[in-house]
Amino acid sequence: MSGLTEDQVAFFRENGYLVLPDYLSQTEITSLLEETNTLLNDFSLETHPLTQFTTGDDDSTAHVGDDYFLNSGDKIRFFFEPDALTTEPDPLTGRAALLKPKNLAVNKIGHSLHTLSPPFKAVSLNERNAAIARSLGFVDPRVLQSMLICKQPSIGGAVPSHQDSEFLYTDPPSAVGWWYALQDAGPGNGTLGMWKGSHKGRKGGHIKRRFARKEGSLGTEFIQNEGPSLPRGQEEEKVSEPTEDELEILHVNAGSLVLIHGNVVHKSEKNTSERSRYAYTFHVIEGGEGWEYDERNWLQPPEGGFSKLYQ
Ligand SMILES: O=C(O)CCC(=O)C(=O)O
Repeated sequence: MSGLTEDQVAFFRENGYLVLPDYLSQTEITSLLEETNTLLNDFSLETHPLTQFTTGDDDSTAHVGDDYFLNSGDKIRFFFEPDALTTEPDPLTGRAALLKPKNLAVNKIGHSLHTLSPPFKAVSLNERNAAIARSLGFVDPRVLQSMLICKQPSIGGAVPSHQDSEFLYTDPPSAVGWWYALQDAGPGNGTLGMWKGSHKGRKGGHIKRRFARKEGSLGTEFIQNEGPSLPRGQEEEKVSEPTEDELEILHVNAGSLVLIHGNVVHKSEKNTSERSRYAYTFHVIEGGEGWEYDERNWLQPPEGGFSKLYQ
């Protein structure tokens, strides 16, 4: 397997992301969409706590820290769009009620599709992705989480600006996201917006805060990062220079792969269109000696550790 070309690696290092059009075959896209529809139609509401999902950092998102979320690292679980649920609990059940059919109400499915769903496992843990990881210099890449982000028509929520290493912190930072468009994604249906080059220290790309488990209690919080803030090899960029912000709104077709540097600032808007924007993403961290996985990260390794990309 050939991995990335030198030009592609150079683009990723300069900009903090890289788009690989037509990475998935039509057969793979079809199989992933069929699996997505099966998952969305078949899950049971009876035992579901009706957990919403947002990635905002205000107090109203405290529900994200509940047990259903914190223990989803080795499971396939379903998180609802806030706009798909009533704000007041139903007087009979004491729970929020769905305002949409369940398959149109899910914001995301996570966080272990890469181990538990055969079609998603096949496009995640394979030699082709291992070759990309080799091109990016990984020593022992580990896939630690995966998500299907649904961006439902007209209610699919915005994902605020963030850096993936805030959520998946290693010392030093090493996360890279693999993000696949399963449907066309462009302006108007909540595509990705990338701040070009914002992963660089001189453009403010340091990891300044981290999403962590609360000490001594259930739940999560953002804490100040006191560890290294840039990946190994990027530390020399710590000088501060005035820079211009360059937001690139990606327009990608179904089947494209977008590689996302763990320090690059990115976001996505609300999907205000009439069509869904399904995307599948998994994240890779360095599991090699000299990189420590942080014990306060919301996601903790399952027994046996995170999935190896190099076999
Ligand atoms: O798919 C999206 O809308 C956002 C994805 C994202 O920001 C991420 O995977 O880090």
